[in-house]
Amino acid sequence: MLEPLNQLEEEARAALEAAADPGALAAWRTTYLGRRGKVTEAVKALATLPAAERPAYGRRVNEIKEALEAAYEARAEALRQASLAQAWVADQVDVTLPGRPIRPGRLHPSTQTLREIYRIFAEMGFQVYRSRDVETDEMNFTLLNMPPHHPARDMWDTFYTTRPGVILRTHTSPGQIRAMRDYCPEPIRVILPGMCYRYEQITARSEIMFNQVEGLAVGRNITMANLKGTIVDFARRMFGEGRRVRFRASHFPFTEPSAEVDMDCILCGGKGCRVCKYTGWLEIMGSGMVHPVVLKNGGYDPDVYSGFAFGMGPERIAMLKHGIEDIRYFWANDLRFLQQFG
Ligand code: FA5
Repeated sequence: MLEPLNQLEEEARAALEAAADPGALAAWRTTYLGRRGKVTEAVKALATLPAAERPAYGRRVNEIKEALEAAYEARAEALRQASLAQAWVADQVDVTLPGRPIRPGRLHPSTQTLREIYRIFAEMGFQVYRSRDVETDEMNFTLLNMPPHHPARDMWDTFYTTRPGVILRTHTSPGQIRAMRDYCPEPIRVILPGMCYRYEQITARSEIMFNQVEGLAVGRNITMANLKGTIVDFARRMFGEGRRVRFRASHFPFTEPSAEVDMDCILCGGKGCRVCKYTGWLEIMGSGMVHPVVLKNGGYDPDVYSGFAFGMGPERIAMLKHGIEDIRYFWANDLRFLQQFG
């Protein structure tokens, strides 16, 4: 009569020993100690036995039930300890390993170029004047001698905001008006760096957003010779002694006379190559004498004051300096490109 109970205990203990993870342990508990488990059923069977057999059976089955419950707890605890011990080993930190070096950040190539430009112009007495990216149509065009419907506006198509007359600046030149209105009637010697935006086809040489650095000098007796001297000096400090610079007649509505500035090609030294399109020259900026209308819009009397201005693209300058063949790398966020500029 008690033999089946002994067998049940033996079987349950063997199965418990074999349960090696929490899932198997839970299944074991259901099989033996659950509401319809084998041990529970054995307890229920007590009621069906003849009265004489009940005391011995009852004692034994209770004994087994309690023993298995205790064994279950012990096994659960042992498994918990084993898994803790395993985690302990797996997560162990080897303090003797060398640390992982923290890689220092570096400046974006545009920032590096901008800083070099600031340094060169600072040595010539130019201050940095910051002007806004979001401009009015009036500042960006009208006050620069480009009234509405002026054909020159077509060269500088931009992004319009939902607020009438508020746009993203297409060049840093509107900063000229802001600087003049700030300084007037004092003399001015500033550079105006910052982002510009244009609604145009993106190509290897043209982006829809790019930096410009504008230069502006206003005072009495400022001449074209001052403009040429400043730009030639800049080109030599930026690209090396002995650089040749030429001024090519051009047109900007806000300067008169106007000139494009070319430098002898730094790759072929002026002999002619693919980069300079076999001309021997590379265009580096636009420039000119500040137009009397612009001086007046800035608050200066053009009969007393004169000034020069120029505007260059630092990305194009960085491209020349480092032999970068595509301007799109600048804002593509590809670390392989950016990490080359230590
Ligand atoms: C201007 O924007 C004039 N405001 C420059 C100026 C200032 C002339 C003061 C006279 C006096 P331009 O559109 O050529 O001119 O642009 C000047 C420079 O900005 C270019 O030489 C080029 O280096 C850079 N640039 C222009 N468009 C782009 C573009 N889409 N992507 C990258 N750089 C550009």
